[in-house]
Amino acid sequence: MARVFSGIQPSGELHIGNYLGAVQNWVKLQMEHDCFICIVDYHAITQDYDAAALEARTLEMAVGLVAAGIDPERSVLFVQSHVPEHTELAWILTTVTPLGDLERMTQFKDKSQRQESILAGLLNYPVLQAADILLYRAGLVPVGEDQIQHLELVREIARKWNTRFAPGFFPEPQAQLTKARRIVGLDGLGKMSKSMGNTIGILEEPAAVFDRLKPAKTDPARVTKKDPGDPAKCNLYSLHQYFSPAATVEDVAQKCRTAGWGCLDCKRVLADSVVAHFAPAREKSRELRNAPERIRDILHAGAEKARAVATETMREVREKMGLLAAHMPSGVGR
Ligand code: AQP
Repeated sequence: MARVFSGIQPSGELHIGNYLGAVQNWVKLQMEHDCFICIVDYHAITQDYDAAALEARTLEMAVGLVAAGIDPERSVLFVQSHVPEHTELAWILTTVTPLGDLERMTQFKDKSQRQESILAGLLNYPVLQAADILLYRAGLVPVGEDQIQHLELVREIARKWNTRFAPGFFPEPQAQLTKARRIVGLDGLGKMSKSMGNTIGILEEPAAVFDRLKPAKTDPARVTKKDPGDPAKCNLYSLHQYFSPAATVEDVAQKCRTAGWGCLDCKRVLADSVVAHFAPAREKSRELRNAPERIRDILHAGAEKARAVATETMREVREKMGLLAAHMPSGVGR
């Protein structure tokens, strides 16, 4: 059974795009696979970020993941910076990664346009991602569509390292997508993404869900309440398909086509469906926030388990690359 690795940045709230595109898959896979779920804080610092907020965001991401169904007894849930071998392997992998491969990554091209001066960390992001996955010699990586190109590069990096130092040592990991491989943001402009502020958080308070939906883009043909719309052209209709019961989805489509109601009515029903779907997660998150030590303990235990695997991989990597083993001075430990 292939080992699973996946990660999420603590760059904002855990949103329904993360949930539908990746996290719900992790929850399923942990029933049958050895799963490593990592809060990738070293990735989150490759963009402009608020240092004063990062610690709280990291803890809140862990709360969100456990509330969404990640079971720390089944999955190894941990924070990337607690396992220094991630950055150690990343450095090693930069030595087999051509610069041109990094420069042609779509995410690098998009994000570098938003940076005043382009930082090397952003360019090297996919190498760190390769290290995250290869450190655990994972075979399966459940992600959203935006990560497919990075996964191809991870396979390429694994191939290059294997060819040079140890054929077959690193598996070439396969991506696993859900049906909701790309959830569009509420602004209708691009992918739902923490850094774009076009999200609905899974732990959002009920009233706030409707507030988020109010300005959301729908079928542009619906200018007034009297204009009929096409559900296939409405981003919110696709969210109904994930969160509303089948009878409601049908009713929503019919009322949209016949201008039987306005978009705001449709949004109210969607808000109710989203609120109902995440009610158990909200409840669980309250319990976790009331016992803050519990989350820190989960992350500590997760990092210990992750390190046990990571140190062994690095020992073998160093050996295969001809790096001199560290030697304890005589007398130490006697
Ligand atoms: N809109 C989405 N639809 C489907 N899957 C998605 N994922 C992210 N957005 C969508 C998947 O969620 C996992 C965690 O990814 P992330 O931490 O990079 O999430 P983000 O919201 O995209 O985060 P940021 O901070 O805003 O980063 P950028 O700016 O890179 O988008 C991944 O498996 C991802 O595919």
